[in-house]
Amino acid sequence: PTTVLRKDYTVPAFLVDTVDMGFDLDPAATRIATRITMRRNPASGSKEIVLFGEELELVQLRLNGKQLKPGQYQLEAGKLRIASAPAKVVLEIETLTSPEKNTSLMGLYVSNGNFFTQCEAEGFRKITYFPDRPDVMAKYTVMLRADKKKYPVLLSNGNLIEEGDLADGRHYAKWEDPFKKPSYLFALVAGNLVCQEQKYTLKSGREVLLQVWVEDGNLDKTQHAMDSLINSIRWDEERFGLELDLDRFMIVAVGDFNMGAMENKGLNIFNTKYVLANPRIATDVDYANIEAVVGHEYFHNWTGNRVTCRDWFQLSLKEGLTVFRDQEFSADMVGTDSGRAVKRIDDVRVLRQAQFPEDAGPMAHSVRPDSYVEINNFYTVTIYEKGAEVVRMYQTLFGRDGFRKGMDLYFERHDGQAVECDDFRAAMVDANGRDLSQFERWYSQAGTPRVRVQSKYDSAKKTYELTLTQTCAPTPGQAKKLPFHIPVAVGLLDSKGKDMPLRLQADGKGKANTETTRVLELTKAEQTFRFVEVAEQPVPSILRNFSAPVVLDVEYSDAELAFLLAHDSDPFNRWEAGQRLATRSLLVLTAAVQDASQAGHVVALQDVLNNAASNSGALGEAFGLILNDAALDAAFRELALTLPSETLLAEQTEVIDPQAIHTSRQYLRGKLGQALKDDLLAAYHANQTPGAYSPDAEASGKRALKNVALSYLIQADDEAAHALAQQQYDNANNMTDRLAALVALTNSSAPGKAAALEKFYEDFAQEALVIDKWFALQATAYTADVAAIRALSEHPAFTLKNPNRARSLIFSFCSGNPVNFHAVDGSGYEFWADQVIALNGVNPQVAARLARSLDRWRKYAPALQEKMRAALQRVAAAPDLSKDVLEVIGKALA
Ligand code: BAL
Ligand code: ZN
Repeated sequence: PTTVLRKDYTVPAFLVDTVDMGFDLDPAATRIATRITMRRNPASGSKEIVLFGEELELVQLRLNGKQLKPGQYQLEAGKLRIASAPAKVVLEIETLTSPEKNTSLMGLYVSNGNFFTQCEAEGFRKITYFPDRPDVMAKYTVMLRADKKKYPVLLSNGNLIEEGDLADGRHYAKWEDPFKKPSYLFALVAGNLVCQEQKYTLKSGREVLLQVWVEDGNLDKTQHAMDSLINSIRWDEERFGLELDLDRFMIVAVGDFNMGAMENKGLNIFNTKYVLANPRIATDVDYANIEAVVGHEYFHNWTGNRVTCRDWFQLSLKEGLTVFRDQEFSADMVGTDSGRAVKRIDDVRVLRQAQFPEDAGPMAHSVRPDSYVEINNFYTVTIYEKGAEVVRMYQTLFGRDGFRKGMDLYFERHDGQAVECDDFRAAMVDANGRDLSQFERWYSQAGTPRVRVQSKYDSAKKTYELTLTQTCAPTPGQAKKLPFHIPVAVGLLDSKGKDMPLRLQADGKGKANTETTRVLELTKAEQTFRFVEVAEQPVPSILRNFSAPVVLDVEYSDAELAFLLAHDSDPFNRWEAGQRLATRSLLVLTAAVQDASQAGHVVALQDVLNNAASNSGALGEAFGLILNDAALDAAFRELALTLPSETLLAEQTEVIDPQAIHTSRQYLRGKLGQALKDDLLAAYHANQTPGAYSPDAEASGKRALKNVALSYLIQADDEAAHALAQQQYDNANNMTDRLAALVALTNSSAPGKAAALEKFYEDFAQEALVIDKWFALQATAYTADVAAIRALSEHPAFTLKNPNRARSLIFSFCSGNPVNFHAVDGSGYEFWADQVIALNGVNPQVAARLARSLDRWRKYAPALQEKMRAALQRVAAAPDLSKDVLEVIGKALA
C-alpha cells in the first residue's frame, strides 16, 4: 500500500460550492444521485478533477449535462479522474451501494435494521465519487426517500425543509445544512427511532430544538445525555463565548459503531455506550464518560466543524483541542478544586497507560504526523490525549485569560476555513505576544521527553538550585531530538509541609513574591533555576498538576515521598508521591520474583516476597493515613489507594515479565488488605450511598472508595469477604455497586460466583451494553485463561461484527489481562492472531486496533518475543490483509 506524505500536500484543483444528494434507501441496493457544482481553484494550476470512490457501482456520470463515457474519465485504484475539465463544472453522479453488506461500518451501513453513516475520515467515498478531503467545503442539501413503515424517521444535517408522502408507501424528507462543511461531516440516519426532545433558549435568547434519538424501548435512558448536552451548550457559551449556530441539534444512538461518537454537523451519531444510561444499566464511569463524550462532540461544532483541518495530518488540530475542551468541561462540571484534581489524575493515568507506550513503540508518531498508510490508524492516544496536553501547555504558559484570547483570535482569523496546527499555534502566540517557535517541536517530534531533576541547597546563601535536564529517546524515523519547550510547575515545601513563597534569582529585586507555584520554562538540554531567600532545605514538588507530558526522574527518599503524600498542596503531586512509593515497592518485589524464578525456586515464593517487601510497612502506613483522612474527597482517596496497573508497571521495567509483575502486585494488594483490614472495613461502611442513585461527584466518589476497599478485602479470599461481596451484589440498587461486587466475586473463589455470573446474564440479557460488561469482566479476571476466553467467544451472544462486543471480550483480554494474555506457552498470541485475521475480513478498522496489542513485543523476554514474532508473522502472511492491518503489523515487525 502507498504511504501518504504530509509534504506532498497540494491544494485542490477544484472547489465545490454545492452538493445536492438524493438517496433511495434500500438495504440491499441504495441508489444515490449526487449533483456537485464545482469551479477551478485559482490557487491551483491544475485542470484535472480528482474524485475518490470505493466499493461503489458507478451507474452514471454527467458533466455539464453530457454523459461521460469510459475513456472520457479514468477510473483506477479508488480514483476517478477527469482530465482538462472546464472552469465551471456541474457533475451529476449516480452510484449504487449495498448498505446491508457493509460490515466495515464506514460509509452507509445498516445496524439493527436502520441506516446510519460514518464518513470520517474517508467514508464519504463509499457513498459517492467526491473530492473527499477536508479542505473541500461545500453546502449540502439532502433528499431522503424510503419505505415509511420501516423507516419512519429520516434525518440528515442541518434543518428539515420539507417532508411528505410518496407512492408505494414511501415517504421523503429534505434537509438543508446552512453551513459549508467538508464531506467527512456528512451524515444521514433513517429508521424506526424515537426521541426525547426539548426546546432550549441560548444565552442570546434564540430558541433551539434538542433531540436525542434512540431505538424504541430506550427512552428511559436518554435523560443524562440530554442534561449533558444542555450543560455543554451552556459551558461553551460561558467559557469560550461560543454559541450553538444551528436551530436544531440531534444526537442519535447506534449499537454498531467503530468509534465512541461522531460530530457530524447538527446530527451527531453516537455509539450507544456513550448515550444510554440509567442507574440499572450504567456505572458512575459510564455516566462520566457520557457527559465527556456528549461534550466532546458538541464542542467539535466550533473546534472541528466551523474551523476544520486542512488535511488529515492536522487531525490533532481539532482532536487535541476538543479533548482539552472536554476535559476542562468535565472538571468545571464538578466545580471543586479537588474534583478538578481527580479529573486531572484520571486523564494523566490514561495518558501514561496508553500514550506513553505508544510513544515508545513501533507506531510512535508526532502529534502532527508526517506520513500514514491508513488514516484510520491515526485516531490515536497521541493525536487525542497527547494533543490535548500540548493544548493544555498553552494555558499553563499563558493562563486561562491568555488562552481565551488565543482562542478568540483563532476563530476571528479562521472561521469557515480548513487550517493547520501551525495556525492554532500562531493565534495563541500572536494573541499573547510571545515567541514560541521552539514549541513547534511538540507537534513535529514524537517520543516522551524525560526530565531529570537535581537539586542543591546552600544553607549559608539561602539559595536552592534546581537543575533540569531533558532527553528524548529516538523514535522510528527520528533518531535525534531537539530540546522541547517544557513548562515545569514547581513548588517548595518547608519542613512543616507548607508551601514556601518562591523568588527566583532571575526575578531581580523588587516586589515581594507570594506565589507558591512557579512555572519554570525548560527550553535547553540542561538549565539551572536558582531560588533565593529559601529559609530552609525544602522538599521540591515538581511538575505540579502534570504541567507537561513528560517522564520526571527525581530521586526522592521514601520519607520524602511519604511527606509529599501527606502534605503537598498540589493534589496531583500528592497522588503522584503515593504512586511513586508504591511503584518502588512493586518493582523491588518484581525483581525478587524474577531472581527467584531464575534460581529455580529454591526458596518458597512467599518467603521471597516477604523478604522483598521490607518497605511495604511504610507504604501501608502512608496509605492508611490517606484512607482515614476524612478531609480528603473520597474520589481522591480511591485514586491514591489504587496501585499502578500491571501495564504501567510493565513499562517501567527493562524486560517485561507479566507473571512476575502480576504476582508482585497481587501480593502487595494482599499485604495492604491485611494491614489495613479494619480501616478498609470502616471505610466500606462509612461510604455507603443509601437512597436514590445519583451520579454526582460526591456520591460516585464514595462508591469508588467503598468498592476499592472491597477489592482489597476480597484479596483475603475468605468467607467474610465473600459474604460482603455477595451481599453487595444482592442488595445493589445501581450498576456501579452491582458490577463491583460481581468483579470481586469473579476474582475470588467465592462459592456463589458462578451463580452470580449466570444471574447477571439472565437479568440483563436484553441490555447489550450490560452484556458487554459481562464479557469484559470475565475477560479481565485473573483466573481467565486462553481456553476460557475461547469458550466465551463461542457463546451465542458473542459476535465479532459488533465492535463493542468484540472489544468487550477480545480487546479486554488482549490488553486488559496481561498475565493471562502473555501465557508462557504463547496460546494468548495464537488466539490474538486468529481474532485479528477474522476481524480483518469483517471490519479492518477494528482489526487494526486489535493488531496493536503486540506493539511492545520487543520489550519482553526472548522466549515470549519469539512467540509474539511468530504470531505477528502469521498475521502478516494471511491473505487479503487490509491496509489498516498491514500498516500496524508491518511497523511492528520492521
Ligand atoms: N472525530 C471522530 C470522533 C471524535 O473524535 O469525536
Ligand atoms: Zn473528537
